[in-house]
Amino acid sequence: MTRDTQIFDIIRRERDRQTKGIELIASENFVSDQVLEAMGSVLTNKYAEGYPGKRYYGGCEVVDESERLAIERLKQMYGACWANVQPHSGAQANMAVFMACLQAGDKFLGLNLSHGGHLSHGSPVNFSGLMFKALEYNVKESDGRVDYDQLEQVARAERPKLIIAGASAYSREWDYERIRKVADEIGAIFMVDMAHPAGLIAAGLLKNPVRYAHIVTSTTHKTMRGPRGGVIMMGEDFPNPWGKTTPKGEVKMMSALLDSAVFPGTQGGPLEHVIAAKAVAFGEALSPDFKLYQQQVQKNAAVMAQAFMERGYNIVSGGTDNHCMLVDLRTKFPDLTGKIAEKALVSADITTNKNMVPFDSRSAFQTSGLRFGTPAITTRGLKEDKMPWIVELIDTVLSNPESEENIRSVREAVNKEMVQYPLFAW
Ligand code: DSN
Repeated sequence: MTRDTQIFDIIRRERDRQTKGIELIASENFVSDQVLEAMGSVLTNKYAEGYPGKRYYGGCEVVDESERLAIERLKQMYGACWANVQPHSGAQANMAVFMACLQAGDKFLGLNLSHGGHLSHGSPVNFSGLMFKALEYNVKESDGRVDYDQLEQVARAERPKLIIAGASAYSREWDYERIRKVADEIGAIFMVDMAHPAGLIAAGLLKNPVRYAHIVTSTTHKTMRGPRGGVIMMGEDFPNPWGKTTPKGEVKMMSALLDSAVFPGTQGGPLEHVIAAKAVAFGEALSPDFKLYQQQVQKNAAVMAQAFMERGYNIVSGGTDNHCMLVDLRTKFPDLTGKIAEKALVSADITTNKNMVPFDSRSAFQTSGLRFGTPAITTRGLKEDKMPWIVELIDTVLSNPESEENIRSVREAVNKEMVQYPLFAW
């Protein structure tokens, strides 16, 4: 067969892009060589619809072992009693929870997307907002932190069947106890989507939502540093309270409902090569080195946020407890949009993403904010002493985003420095 030089040239160019730049997208990371190896393995050839020991295809004995290993390692990481490692992504994991817990049209409550929430927590263009009645809570304008009073108020007035905590752009710890209390009061299921801080939680640096929520979902590729994918967990199995009984009148346990909601409810064959790579990443996360890595991620983020504030930038909520931060550009550069800022930084080989800030005066296409995160640069080996330097480079670009000369000199400094942090062994 002729080698597909077109695609492999694209892959080579993407590897070069990742190698020479400073990666600050809060949801990205660099996986280890053994995670990559498992993902690119012969396991991709195997169909395995069903679950270990109960498949719809022959020859699944071997992949049963890696899927069981992934489940056991994940449960160990978070002290969960049950886990499903088949969701292809975080949004798929969330969709399965909706399928298991709600009927079409039911009400649920999640964080407003423009206040840091996620698309699959109720956006009107996503299945969650299209098929179900999405209610929202916000962060407070005064301090950028979740408005728990408002959350409780909406919960009591509207009595949603599901309450979701978790975000895509929120840099603070959550008060899970308080949300669980109001969920119990109104008989709602409490779900936490911990996709962003999952690695910090596994390392014990932030509260573990498995102890407070009925159901926890996550992706595996952000701070957790595994392959792209999703998972679902529970700390305790419980009978489904929404009256979804079998024709024989049996009450189903939530684990059975969730398993059926993943397969056959929303997915077909699981990606066994990705599940094996998840198992590898979970094994890495259980090693002592992983805690040191996560401590560095958190330290780097705190120092970076401080450096931004010292240069006159407004960080939403005034800092960070985790791996990310949201910069509201309006304080320092009232006329600069997130869109223009992102483009200028990318031209200087500093990758970030434009992001709406709470109470934004601009649209999601323009935005007034930028989101930054430290998981990827920390994997790369950068320590806290480099964070003020990165912020200085960003500030140089944003102070004069139209100047090609300015951008070129920053790009040269970035490329020169990053050569010292090798990324790939191949
Ligand atoms: N919205 C993605 C992010 O946080 O970048 C995750 O789906």
